[in-house]
Amino acid sequence: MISSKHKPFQSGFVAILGKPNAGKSTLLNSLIGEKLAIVSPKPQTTRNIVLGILSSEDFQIIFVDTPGIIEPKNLINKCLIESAETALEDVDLIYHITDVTDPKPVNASVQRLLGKSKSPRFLIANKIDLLQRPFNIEECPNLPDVSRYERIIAVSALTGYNVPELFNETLAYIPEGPLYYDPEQISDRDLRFLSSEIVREKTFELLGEELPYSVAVEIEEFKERETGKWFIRAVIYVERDSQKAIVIGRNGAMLKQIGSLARPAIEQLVGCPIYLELWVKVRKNWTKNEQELRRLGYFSPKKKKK
Ligand SMILES: Nc1nc2c(ncn2[C@@H]2O[C@H](COP(=O)(O)OP(=O)(O)OP(=O)(O)O)[C@@H](O)[C@H]2O)c(=O)[nH]1
Ligand SMILES: [Mg+2]
Repeated sequence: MISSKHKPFQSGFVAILGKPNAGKSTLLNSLIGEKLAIVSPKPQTTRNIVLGILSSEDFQIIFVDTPGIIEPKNLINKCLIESAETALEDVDLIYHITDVTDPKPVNASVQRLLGKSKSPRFLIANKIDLLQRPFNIEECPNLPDVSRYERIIAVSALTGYNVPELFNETLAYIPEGPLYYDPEQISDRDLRFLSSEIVREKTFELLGEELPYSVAVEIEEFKERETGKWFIRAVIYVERDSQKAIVIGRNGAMLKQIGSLARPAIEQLVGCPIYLELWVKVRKNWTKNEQELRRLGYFSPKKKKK
């Protein structure tokens, strides 16, 4: 495709990979300029591949956010690794994100995945806003062999520091190619999925350490009512009755609080008022059951092939 300036149109995929909590989803949101992926201080927040699509007259870059990778000790981790492997297939560039404040910024699973891929890669030293001194790669312990990377770029995904520079460097690795997605589209995920993720994020936010990874959210109904308001019914799944009691809280107080944080965030996303109904249900051991994981969408669909 030829753009208006008669330059060849560039398009391609950039996978964002790294340990849990390195700031992958924050970087995706910063690159796209919209909150597409949920973010939390807890490791392993992201459970699905989320594409962020950035289009202009001259290019379309598809950023692929992946779940943070650790050793696959249980089924949900196996499923996260499978998603990340899928995301790395055929990408034009990999951003390997590391947290500069992490004394062990790389783990074996991430190394293994990187070892399998032949795509060019950037090492991205994230969270440099937290450093007291200017960034110096020599002072960062336990980084991987830096000679394997095309570029080393220090950024703050949170403040946006150096993100435009990262983007400019990225363009040089994006080949000539077609439009893969409608240029108006900023994610492959629909509002229904993004809304369920907001409810999950707020549940994480409010429940602190009490309920780490046993929560999944499913939207059962998502429809416009005659009044112009959208009606959304979301179910928060937990694994045990005791967890259900925690999510509901005394006299329903916790659930109410989750709703009051999630509602305005979803309204901003869908661009109109919503009525949000929240339910909590127990699905015994859903994190250990492959069928349940599939039903809840945790085995990600393959991304569009080139
Ligand atoms: N100070 C600072 N905090 C950051 C930066 N980037 C991310 N964070 C914080 O780090 C935490 C993890 O960020 P996420 O974007 O959820 O990390 P992730 O790599 O997607 O994590 P998983 O999805 O769990 O693998 C959040 O509390 C973010 O606000 C940064 O540049 N500076
Ligand atoms: Mg994430």
